[in-house]
Amino acid sequence: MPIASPAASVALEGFELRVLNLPLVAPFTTSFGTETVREVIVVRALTGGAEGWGEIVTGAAPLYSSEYTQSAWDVAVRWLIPALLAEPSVSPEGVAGVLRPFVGHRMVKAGLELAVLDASLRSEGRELGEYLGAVRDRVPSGVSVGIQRDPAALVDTVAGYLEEGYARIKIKIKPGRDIADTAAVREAFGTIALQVDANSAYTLADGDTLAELDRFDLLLIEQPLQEDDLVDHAALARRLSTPVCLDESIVSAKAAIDALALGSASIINIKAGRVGGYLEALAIHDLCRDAGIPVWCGGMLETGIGRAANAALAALPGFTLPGDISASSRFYTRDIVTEPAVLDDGHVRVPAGPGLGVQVDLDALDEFTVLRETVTR
Ligand code: SMG
Ligand code: MG
Repeated sequence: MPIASPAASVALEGFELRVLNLPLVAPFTTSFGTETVREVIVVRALTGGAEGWGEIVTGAAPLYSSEYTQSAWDVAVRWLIPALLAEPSVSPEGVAGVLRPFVGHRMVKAGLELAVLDASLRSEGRELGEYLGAVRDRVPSGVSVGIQRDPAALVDTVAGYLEEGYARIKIKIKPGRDIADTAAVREAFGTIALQVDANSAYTLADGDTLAELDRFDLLLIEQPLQEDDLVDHAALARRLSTPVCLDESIVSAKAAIDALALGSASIINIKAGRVGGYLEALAIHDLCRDAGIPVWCGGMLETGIGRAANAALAALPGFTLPGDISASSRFYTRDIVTEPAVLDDGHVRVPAGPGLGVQVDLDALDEFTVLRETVTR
């Protein structure tokens, strides 16, 4: 369903941007590299009334996608923020239209839109979950587990998360660290809900290896091939019994429509940052629901700001698989909100209260800020 009722316009006075460096509790290794610090951009929309918060989920380097901290900062300051500030007032639903002339940079657009949306909803005393059409007040929590030293270490790490109560395990794979790792987890823990994520590390020539994963009864394999490999993903999907889920490839509702038409995926990972905002994410949810395609909410190691928004999104009816919405403590010892997400019976609560429903901890924010700039009209 589209949003029940539009949110109020806000008179934007400016945006504060900050680059944060948040230390991770443990290194996080994917097929494209290892991170020990989460570098992320936090946005604060300054309006005539309430302020609003957003998060630009770019990383330090263009490895997950083409966007990264400096590209995000530059396009925000030079182009996107001036375009928004040129408007006398902007509604959350109007942000994407104002930014549409600028090609790409979807994570930046998403972060700016979220800040405007939060400011608008706070000014009206409305909750983000209600605005988006949430039907639950808590969501099942899955955890994404990085590549470990060896399969035995992976089993130890997964055991810890299962003890904490996570509802679903996702393990990262790459060539040479796929079959034995998956086998070890499946053998150690029996029928747990298990899926794998390759972050584009394979080509169609690896079909034989990927077909070996079929014997592990996985929920899905996420993004085995490159972002623009829709046709190859369709060929692979025909070969595998494991459902193919797309992450990186789904950069918009149009990309989702194309992927489904081609048979490139039978499940879709929705990330607001990757698709340019929570409203585009909602559109993808709606079209997948109409098509009978299950969706789940992906994660980008969000701070408490993006994590709150993701929980609200994942509470929509079409999100039928657990998302990568773990407790804050999965990644961070200190978060930048006063009440970080916690795991309760395998679930994370959708924060209640106006806008995102979380309060930013300004002392924590200052502690992690490495760069700060305010752009005003
Ligand atoms: O936020 O729990 C999280 C991370 C989930 O694995 C995760 N994200 O491809 O799905 C993905 C990755 C993208 C980030 S890798 C640095
Ligand atoms: Mg992924």
